[in-house]
Amino acid sequence: RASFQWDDALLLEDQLGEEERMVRDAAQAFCQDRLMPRILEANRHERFDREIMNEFGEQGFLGATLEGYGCAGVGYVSYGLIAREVERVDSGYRSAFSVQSSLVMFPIHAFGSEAQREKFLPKLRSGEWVGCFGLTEPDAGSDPSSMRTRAKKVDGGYLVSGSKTWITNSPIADVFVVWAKDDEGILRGLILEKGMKGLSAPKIEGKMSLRASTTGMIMMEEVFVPEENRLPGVKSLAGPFACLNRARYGIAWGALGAAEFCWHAARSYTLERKMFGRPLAQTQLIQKKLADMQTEITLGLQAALRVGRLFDEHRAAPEMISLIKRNSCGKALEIARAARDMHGGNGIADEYHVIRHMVNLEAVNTYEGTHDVHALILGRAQTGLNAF
Ligand code: TGC
Ligand code: FAD
Repeated sequence: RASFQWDDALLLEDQLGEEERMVRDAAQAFCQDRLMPRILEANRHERFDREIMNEFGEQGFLGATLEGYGCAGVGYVSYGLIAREVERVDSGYRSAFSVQSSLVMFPIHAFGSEAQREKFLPKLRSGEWVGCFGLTEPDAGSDPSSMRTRAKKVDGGYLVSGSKTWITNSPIADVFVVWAKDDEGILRGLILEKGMKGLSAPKIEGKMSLRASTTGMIMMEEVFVPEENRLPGVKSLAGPFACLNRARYGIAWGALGAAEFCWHAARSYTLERKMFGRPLAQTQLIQKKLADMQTEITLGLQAALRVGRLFDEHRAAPEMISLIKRNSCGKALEIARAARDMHGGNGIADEYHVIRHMVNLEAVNTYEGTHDVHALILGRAQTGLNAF
């Protein structure tokens, strides 16, 4: 009889290369030693410790898939493994990692000029600078093509006016990758810098989810952006969507990291906790829930691994990414809710961590395309009919 490993049922470990295992082990050690001890207080007091970005930089996490400019140049499976370890601690920390890597550094690397790459990437890679990505607007969320932010052509550059909302890291950002339409309705990607006249980034207060991540708006009143800060390689929504493909892929791994934390916590708790004279884990209902968690996480990780391999072969279609982003987020949210329930009253206390993951996953299921928007992307792909 072949042996069965309950926490790695389909032997994912065997499918990883040596470099991937090393990246994963280093990320796991860092996240458990340096992030886990901070998260309770950070979440309670709605605080993001800015120095985490510098620590991510020291670990080589930021822009890890990019070549050159001091970046690690690892494959997409390694990127996913980092996201999984970071989100095992908190989705908000994974947000900070994803935004900097996939939504700020990637577009500068892929669509920027050489001068832009040299100016911005080394400092973003080290965490000396924090970046943010402004696509969503108060009246343009799931439908970014209806954005109102305008980049009016003037001598030497653009005057940018409009507002972006729900922007991860905007209040602490040094670099703002903002998407706006020009006079002809062509989509432009612009790099705004902290201190530019007319630019402000107020914090959104009172979040009940991702409290250890800072979220804000980007307000722009005729901000002059020089031509040299326009990303020359972008002229349609395909630009920002290329960034979203990478961040959504990372979320597919990350959400399962949060789910794994909840599953393991529920297993340990129900093994320890006795009710009606026996461990809760010795009841059929609890074992069914644990089996469901194990099954969904195992299958979800296999799917994420498959898309990661295809990413490295340049064969990952956007619809594949929608499929795994949607599946991982939806399943992780169900798992976190079940784990919360299995902890009984204790599950309500933040020191057991499961309720924090549960409420975080509500935001993760919403941002980067909601669960239903990804269903519509998949529906369009199989029917040829656009139901948006
Ligand atoms: P559609 O007509 O489908 O496409 C417009 C252009 O974009 C191209 N395209 C893609 N290219 C690459 N990858 C993809 N995934 C792409 N999807 C579309 C498409 O080929 C076309 O190109 P071109 O050159 O012909 O113009 O556009 P649509 O307006 O019908 O879009 C519909 C829809 C719903 C799919 C899309 O708008 C969508 O995905 N909405 C969701 C919005 C979203 O995800 N926002 C995310 C904001 S950022 C964020 O949430 C960060 S949270 C980060 C954190 O804290 O971790
Ligand atoms: P809406 O588009 O108004 O959707 C509301 C509901 O309607 C959803 O259930 C949706 O699924 C549903 N719906 C929408 N259209 C349809 C349809 N055609 N048919 C059926 N149902 C539909 N954005 C950025 O640009 N950068 C960031 O860094 C960023 N960070 C974020 C951080 C947090 C914590 C949060 C919560 C959001 C962040 N976002 C960011 C914004 C995020 O991407 C949007 O919230 C998301 O895309 C959904 O847009 P919306 O909130 O406007 O919801």
